[in-house]
Amino acid sequence: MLTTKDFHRARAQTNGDSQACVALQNCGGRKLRHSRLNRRPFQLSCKRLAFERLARLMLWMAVAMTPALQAAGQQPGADKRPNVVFIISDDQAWNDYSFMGHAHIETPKLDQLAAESLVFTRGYVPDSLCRPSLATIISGLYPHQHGIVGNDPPPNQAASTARGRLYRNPEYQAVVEEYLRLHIDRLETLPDRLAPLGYRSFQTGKWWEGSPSRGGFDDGMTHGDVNRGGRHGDLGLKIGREGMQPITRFVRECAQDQVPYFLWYAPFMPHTPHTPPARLLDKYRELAPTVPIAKYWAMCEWFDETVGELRQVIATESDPNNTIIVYVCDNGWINQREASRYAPRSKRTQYEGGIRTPIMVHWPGRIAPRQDDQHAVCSIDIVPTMLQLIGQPQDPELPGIDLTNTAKVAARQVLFGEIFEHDIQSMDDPRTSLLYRWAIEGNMKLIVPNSERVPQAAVELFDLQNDPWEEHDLAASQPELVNRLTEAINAWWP
Ligand SMILES: [Ca+2]
Repeated sequence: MLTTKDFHRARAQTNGDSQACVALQNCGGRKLRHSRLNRRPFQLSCKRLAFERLARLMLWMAVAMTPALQAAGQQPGADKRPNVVFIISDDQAWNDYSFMGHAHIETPKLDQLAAESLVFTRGYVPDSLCRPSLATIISGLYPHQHGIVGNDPPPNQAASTARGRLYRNPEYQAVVEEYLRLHIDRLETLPDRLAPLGYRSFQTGKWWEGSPSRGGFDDGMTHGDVNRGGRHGDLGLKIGREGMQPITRFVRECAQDQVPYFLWYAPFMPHTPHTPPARLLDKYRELAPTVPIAKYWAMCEWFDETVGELRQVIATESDPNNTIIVYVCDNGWINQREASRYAPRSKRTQYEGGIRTPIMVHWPGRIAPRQDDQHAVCSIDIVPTMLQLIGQPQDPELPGIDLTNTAKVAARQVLFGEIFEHDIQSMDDPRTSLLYRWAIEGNMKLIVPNSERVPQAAVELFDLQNDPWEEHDLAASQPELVNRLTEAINAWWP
């Protein structure tokens, strides 16, 4: 089976000639990688020898063809490639920004970014849980496609199980490692796609997939070692909360070396622990109904301040006009009144408080600022949008679309999503973890429970324009629409 690591090895074999590697990738590598989706390991191993033979042939062809491609001038100047920065908020509801209409939370830096960006106020993530959502953002695939459908691998743990103790258990550590081997090691991520083009990539903040190198990053703050507390980001979780110094150093080095960069900024913010600076907490205690809510609101502004710091680093250490910034939140959050916990109908649910987020794409001089309040878009669209913006061909195996293409955005009829269990039920079968599937067509949203796992749940239909918090179920009054969207969901997956 040809993997990311094979690409890097091929790159070394071609003396670092990224064009040869791109040709290799385009000729066969990516198709081979995607061909494993939804297949069992034994099927993979059966085909391994044939794949490797094919890969060697493709590599030979790529090297042989390189001079002809160079002569034809088909490779754009690598030194002009834009930097790419992902800003990923953690546990923040779609309306908890001033530019999204919140009455009290102030987010001036994100407001400014929004004013300068292509903004979709009706953005979505397919699953409202951290690990699957992040894996979708970095791969462009639905959770059932990349296979990372929950936060912690099986066996299913009691809710009271201390994750730290669990991750110190050698037997469980072996399961964690096997899960990484079966998924992230085989997944083609955006850093994997950018590396052959000369990009250097750096991870900060949340990261569930072991060492960042397994996701294609050249470097990162996270070590991912379960023996040293690795689970969802470890040392990387300091970013933002304890300053931006690792990012400053990385961006400065890329500028000095004149290489384009990909930066993953996924701080543990406004995520719990809600420990904002006193100056911000004091401000929101005057405004919020309870102290826990004041803490959450203050965390939103603290996160916003770090966005300002990040943009300052980009402006002073590199070329902000040749830098694409993407903004998205991994999942929503509605704070309980009396505790720093999430309320029903937010994180981990199929409701708007869990899956909706603003999505922004920012590139000064290249993407005209505009706010789209009409069309629903999804985090699966981010990788295809990046491929378009950096001049790469679209990958037909990715389900998303280029968000800068207004015709494609308008033409998409239905958006789909899927909600899975927090604890992964099976090493390689996403269906065993499935709770709900959902579809949005225009302003109408249908939720279909998986009767095998949530037999008591009902099909629900909501009019998001007139009922944005989904308080009035219309399923009984519109059976034809329910049937039609249910058929669309069943035709989508599985
Ligand atoms: Ca999250």
